[in-house]
Amino acid sequence: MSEQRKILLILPYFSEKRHYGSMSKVAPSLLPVSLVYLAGYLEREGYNIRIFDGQVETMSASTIESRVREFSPDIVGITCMTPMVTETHLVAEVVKGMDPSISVVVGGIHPTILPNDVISDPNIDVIVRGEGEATFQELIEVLPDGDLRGITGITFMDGDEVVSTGNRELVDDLDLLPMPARHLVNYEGYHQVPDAVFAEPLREILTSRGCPFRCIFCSARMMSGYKYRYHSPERVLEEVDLLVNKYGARQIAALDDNFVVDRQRTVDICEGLIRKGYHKKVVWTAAARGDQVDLELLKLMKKAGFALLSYGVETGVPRLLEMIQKNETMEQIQQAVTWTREAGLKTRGTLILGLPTETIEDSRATIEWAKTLKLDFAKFSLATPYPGTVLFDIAVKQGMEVKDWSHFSSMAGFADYDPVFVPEGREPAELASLQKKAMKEFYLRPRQIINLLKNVTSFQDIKMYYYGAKSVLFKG
Ligand code: B12
Ligand code: SF4
Repeated sequence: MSEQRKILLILPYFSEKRHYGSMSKVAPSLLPVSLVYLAGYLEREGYNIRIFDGQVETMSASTIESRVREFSPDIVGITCMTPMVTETHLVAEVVKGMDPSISVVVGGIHPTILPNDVISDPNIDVIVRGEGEATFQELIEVLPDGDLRGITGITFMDGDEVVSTGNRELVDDLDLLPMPARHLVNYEGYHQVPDAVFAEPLREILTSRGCPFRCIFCSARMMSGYKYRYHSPERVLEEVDLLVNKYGARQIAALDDNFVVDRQRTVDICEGLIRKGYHKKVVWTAAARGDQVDLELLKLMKKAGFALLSYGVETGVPRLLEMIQKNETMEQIQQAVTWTREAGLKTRGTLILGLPTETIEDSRATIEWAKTLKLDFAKFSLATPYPGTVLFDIAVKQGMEVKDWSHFSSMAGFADYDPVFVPEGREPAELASLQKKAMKEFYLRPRQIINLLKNVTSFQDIKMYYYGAKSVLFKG
């Protein structure tokens, strides 16, 4: 029966304008990694898969209807992050409104954390919690009428009762998963933020899942666990072959939470890239932790083609760094940034404003720290307590009310709503305007402007820098 089953996978339309406000034109839209991994797995099992990505395709009730009409899927699978939960319910409503016999399955981080909330929607048949590849495939085999109770990792309604089966084990050996089904997306339209683009075409890769650290604001661990699982260097190199030779990559953006957890693996990947001559063909960007790099490793990464590393700098206040359980010191981060520059790579820092107990002076210290570090690029986000995180529990204790998940944005300083969390004693408007001020102060310095200009690779970059500058300088 499996070869006849048709599955339409959807990443709901997500209003960049709502989420990023005046920064929306500079917001990234990248390969929908969850959907291409699911699709690769399901195609291998013989199903007929299509992907409809609201990041890059016009998504409205009528376009969803026409996609469903032309493909006539048995099952629609929707992926859902917290800020797009409203859109997820809308997609489910449109699909069920057209044909109630189509099974609607929802997965991703938000329904994994709050399955009971999401399954209360009568237009959703089943929630897949956690990693979805194997669970979804088993589910497809029994939908619409088979025994759901025998499948681990799902939540569904049985009459008025919410039924959650046990948690599914994470895939231990990622190499057992097939290559992501990139051929199902149309690469036109995806774009990275310009300060992370060094060559084009840019293609994404995910070489690992999970992170052993426990930063209290990070919800990634809810999904992929504390155990660091990774593709072997051989498999990474095989995927690089594909990205360069089939998809024309000249830049590879590693979307891993933390690329360098296993030093030896990083060394093996770098040596493989050099051995195969890819260091001359393709540049890389990746995220790392400051306490997991050293000068020797960074020099090898540079030689292998790495152009930029992004570090979670988070805050310029030791007390707050400890509070968020970063498990890293400011000195370690500073040392890593210095070494990275010495090795010839660019550095990007991600910073958070508005953490619990953060005073205005603390926020100022964070902005100054970003400048002191001599980062090439910086992103200041507002502390956003996503459900399932320790930060969420702290924020709720301090009076945060959840009125609307769609406002769970770290970019409220650029949008027309208040930050979701404001530390005691601070004002929403003051915090929001500080985010904008931070970006302005960081970027509107001669060194930074020269840096940005040196980094221009296309007309698209110029356009994005223009919009970025406009949004930090003016309102709306
Ligand atoms: C890469 C990435 C991005 C990329 C690409 C996103 C994309 N379009 O796919 C970019 C930079 C564009 C991005 C943007 C955003 N991101 Co993001 N992103 C990530 C990151 C680092 C990796 C996600 C990933 O690919 N994981 C690997 C895949 C294989 O795992 P997965 O996505 O969990 O999918 C598996 C399961 O969830 C399940 N599954 C997922 N969907 C479905 C659907 C069905 C039907 C089924 C059966 C199963 C299933 O099966 C999948 C395979 O096992 C995560 C952190 C993390 N490690 O999760 C944050 C993360 C997912 N992002 C987050 C957020 C909030 C966003 C934004 C909303 C805002 C922002 N921070 O900028 C935007 C949304 C933009 C959009 N329209 O998609 C949050 C989500 C928190 C939450 N509770 O919602 C995370 C967890 C980071 C964090 N803050 O902690 N993101
Ligand atoms: S090190 Fe990065 S990925 Fe790991 S828990 Fe902390 S913020 Fe999340």
